[in-house]
Amino acid sequence: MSINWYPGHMVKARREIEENIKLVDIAVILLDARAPFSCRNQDLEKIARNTKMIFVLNKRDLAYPAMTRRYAASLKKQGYLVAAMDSTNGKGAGEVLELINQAYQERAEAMKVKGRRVRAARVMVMGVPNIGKSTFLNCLVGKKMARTGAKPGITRGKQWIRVREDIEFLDTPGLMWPKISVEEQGLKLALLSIVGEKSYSEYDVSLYLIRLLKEKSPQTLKDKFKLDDLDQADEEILNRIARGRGHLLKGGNLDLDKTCTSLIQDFRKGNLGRISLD
Ligand SMILES: Nc1nc2c(ncn2[C@@H]2O[C@H](COP(=O)(O)OP(=O)(O)OP(=O)(O)O)[C@@H](O)[C@H]2O)c(=O)[nH]1
Ligand SMILES: [Mg+2]
Repeated sequence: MSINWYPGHMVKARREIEENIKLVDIAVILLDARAPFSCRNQDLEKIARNTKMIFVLNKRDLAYPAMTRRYAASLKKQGYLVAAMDSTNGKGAGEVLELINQAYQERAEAMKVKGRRVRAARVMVMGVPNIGKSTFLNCLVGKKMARTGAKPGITRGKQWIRVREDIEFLDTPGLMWPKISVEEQGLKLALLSIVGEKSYSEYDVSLYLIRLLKEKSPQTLKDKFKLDDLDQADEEILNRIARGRGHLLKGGNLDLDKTCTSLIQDFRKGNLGRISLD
């Protein structure tokens, strides 16, 4: 399954991001802490190549902490500034602000040397859709300034937000690349609701989720769905979950669409516990 998802508004968004990058000092690129490598958008990183970059592993509350540390260490080793954050409660925000100050220092010094007043750092927040950019900003500002939502494609136009005296942020719409050709990466991005729901099959994504849980979190799979063993094909496990949840159609057949939708929602809401995918 390869995924093609590049809705019309992204063409415009890409152009705007490309224009606005010239106005900012720093690009904060949000990645999902559960799959930071799968949601790196090379296209965005190319746009930001001449700007100081900071990676924020967001939604760290949904990932295994040890894996998040490992992913962060690996990105640091590649020379990036990296922090992890939970934008729903602000854990990790201090470290992010520190990195922003660190990244801005050189420019601020240069302004001082020239006898100029140091203006607020301008930061663009970027990333794929639904990664939490607007939530991240609202969290730093301490009030709801940017619109958020559980579906990709919430932010459309550009939005400047002053967080404190010394930092100004620009929220941007989530940007994907046109075609995801690596199948597993597509399944991860679908599961994390980064690509639109029309671009994938919930059945395929559910089977992938079952495979993941079997491998990484078998006890959760057993406990949540009251399964005593997992020695069956993923398809059969899905059938058993449907039966267990009483998802039946009128004639008595299993309503697998309903089961798949609820299983994926459970994952997205964090009801299946922490998990790391990369
Ligand atoms: N658990 C958890 N959920 C988060 C976190 N950050 C954001 N979310 C949720 O992720 C979803 C998407 O958040 P948004 O802030 O709208 O994402 P966005 O990147 O601005 O999305 P677009 O504007 O569509 O590109 C919302 O349901 C948020 O509540 C986090 O750190 N932890
Ligand atoms: Mg947004």
